[in-house]
Amino acid sequence: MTQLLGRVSPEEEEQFYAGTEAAGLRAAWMGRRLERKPQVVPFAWRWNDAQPLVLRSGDIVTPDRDVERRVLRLANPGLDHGTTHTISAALQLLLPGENAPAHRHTPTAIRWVLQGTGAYTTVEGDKCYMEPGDLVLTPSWTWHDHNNEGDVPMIWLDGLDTPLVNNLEATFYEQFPEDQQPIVGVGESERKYASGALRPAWEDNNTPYSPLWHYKWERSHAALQSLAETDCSPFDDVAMEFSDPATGGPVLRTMACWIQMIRPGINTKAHRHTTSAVYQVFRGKGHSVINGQRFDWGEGDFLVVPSWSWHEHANDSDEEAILFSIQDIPVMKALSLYREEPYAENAGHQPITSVFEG
Ligand code: GTQ
Ligand code: FE2
Repeated sequence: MTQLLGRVSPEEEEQFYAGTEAAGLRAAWMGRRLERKPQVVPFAWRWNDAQPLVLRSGDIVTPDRDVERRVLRLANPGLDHGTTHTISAALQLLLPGENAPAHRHTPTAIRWVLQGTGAYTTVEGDKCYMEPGDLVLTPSWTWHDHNNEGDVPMIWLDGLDTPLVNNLEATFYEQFPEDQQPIVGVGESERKYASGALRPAWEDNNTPYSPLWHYKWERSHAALQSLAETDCSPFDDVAMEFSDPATGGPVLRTMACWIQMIRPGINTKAHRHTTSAVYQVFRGKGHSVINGQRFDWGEGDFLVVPSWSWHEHANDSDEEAILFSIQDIPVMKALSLYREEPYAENAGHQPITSVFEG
């Protein structure tokens, strides 16, 4: 039976809604629209605040089978979990002699090394010694364990796609039977694949991830220096994406990693895009403006740029500023959801309406 619009009484209408609730149905015309408000907020964490707490965490817990990893997460105040809605970044401490036991999981991880020397991550049997400025990948479902053979504390930034993979309900995890996986080689991935343009001729890459998983700081820095002499982006200055030498594409399916130099005196133009990012200030100082809010940053600090937020970076000092970042670009591009827009007014610069106070 059809009824003409407006022929129901207010009581009948109320009954209708109560009926839908009881049947587990929700009238789509009620409540929120298709467009959702973002929850991720622009935010910064100070190295000077975080580092003492990371070191202190060494007195609180020890990595073993009970506490898998000793990590302090960069918690976005707008979220229950995660640094952005797709990326979880955390600071991990590994003290001399310690082992973080071998395991694997479907969320993908990266390590960006901040402090110390003498520790290594083993990825699929390859022992990768970590030094500041190194990027080490542990793609989805690859075995990894961390060990500190040296005599100083090691601190690195972990970047994982756990918020995304959890939401996709595809999180799986497995422990390796021993604390350490067997060593097959030392720095093999680096030696075989880091030349980029030249690769072993007899091999086809048959892994679903980059055969290179250790990007050494010296190579990254040299690449930045030579690009700086040649070209730059108006929005990101001298920005480089770490690439998979087998495809030329992003290093991971879900996360892109960037290393970029904001040269002295540069004030980039603002733009926005549908991707979010977590930045670490590896060297130097400067500031960013995100949705009109000014974030001053110095060496070691961390910064979140949410999706679709206007942002620009500036280096007002007379030394190079070097930023590392993790970005969810590959996800958005794979799903054809990538959008980008330049800030048209005011020669590309946002008016500053507030200043972030950590
Ligand atoms: O080092 O393997 O921050 O499995 C979170 C989960 C680090 C790791 C994290 C992990 C790891
Ligand atoms: Fe892990």
